[in-house]
Amino acid sequence: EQSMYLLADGLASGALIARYETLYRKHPDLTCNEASKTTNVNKNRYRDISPYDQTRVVLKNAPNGDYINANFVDMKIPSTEITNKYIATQGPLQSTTEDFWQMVLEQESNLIVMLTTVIERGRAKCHKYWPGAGEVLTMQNAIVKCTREQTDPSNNFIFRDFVLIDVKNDNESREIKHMQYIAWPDHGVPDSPQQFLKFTQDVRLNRTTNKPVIVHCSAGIGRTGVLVLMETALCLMEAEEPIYPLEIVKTMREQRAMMIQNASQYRFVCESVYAAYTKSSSEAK
Ligand code: PTR
Ligand code: PTR
Repeated sequence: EQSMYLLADGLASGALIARYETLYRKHPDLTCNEASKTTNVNKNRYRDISPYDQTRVVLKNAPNGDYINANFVDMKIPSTEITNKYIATQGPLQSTTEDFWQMVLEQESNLIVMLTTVIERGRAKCHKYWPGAGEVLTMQNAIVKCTREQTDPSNNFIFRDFVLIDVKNDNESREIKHMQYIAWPDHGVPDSPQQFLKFTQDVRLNRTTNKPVIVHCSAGIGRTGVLVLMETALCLMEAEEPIYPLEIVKTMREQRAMMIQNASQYRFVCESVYAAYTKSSSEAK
């Protein structure tokens, strides 16, 4: 409760944003050397967005080397046994689509959260790395089939089900859920705080195992960071633990640089956390 008063106060006075602006975007002691190796540079969507070496996802059996622009991000919820595990990554390029699915296979993820559309304002933001409804995507190590594609009545989200087949492992198959947020431009915030809250709660419900949820947008930092902060805050709220958003941003940025891209995204998520808190405390009465 105390932390919520601080949050409301900080939002009102502007102190919350001022403190956010003083944070390191990248941890000074962590390196991003793999990203700039000549074999890897073309695997990055943006020249200025690289994964830390220390927390990067290392591919084991990919046909084209072990590099992908992705980081493990673990968010521990104090006083509980819960650690929400994520992989934060860029929107795949055409040339990294196989690497992406290889990562899904190797990390045994069964939920992919996509916070971008394929094209925004005429620019390519993410390759369409998945098969359409009823279609099949065949790669060297994996086959992906899409068994369901459904747009939410609000027109904010598309939900898909995939079957992922591990070709090199007896064609073992696994179901994967895909949740795409289509009303959230990069460098921006979602159109609707209520819909954003609903989507985040759905992510929590669909998180079935202790395997990492794969979250990506275009660069894999801005919108991805907003979602991770929101889910973390909801978990803390349930555990009745204090919520210090700035500390959460720091923890995220120790694992992937630049998570939450700008002050308006930070403000949006803090306001959403506060709104979720007042909603849940009024429902409790
Ligand atoms: N990348 C630019 C910079 O670093 O200054 C900022 C930028 C912002 C670039 C928006 C492009 C933008 O538009 P779009 O979302 O169409 O890529
Ligand atoms: N250089 C790009 C830019 O600033 O526009 C990198 C970039 C692109 C950064 C998109 C963040 C972006 O947003 P998101 O991480 O939400 O896709």
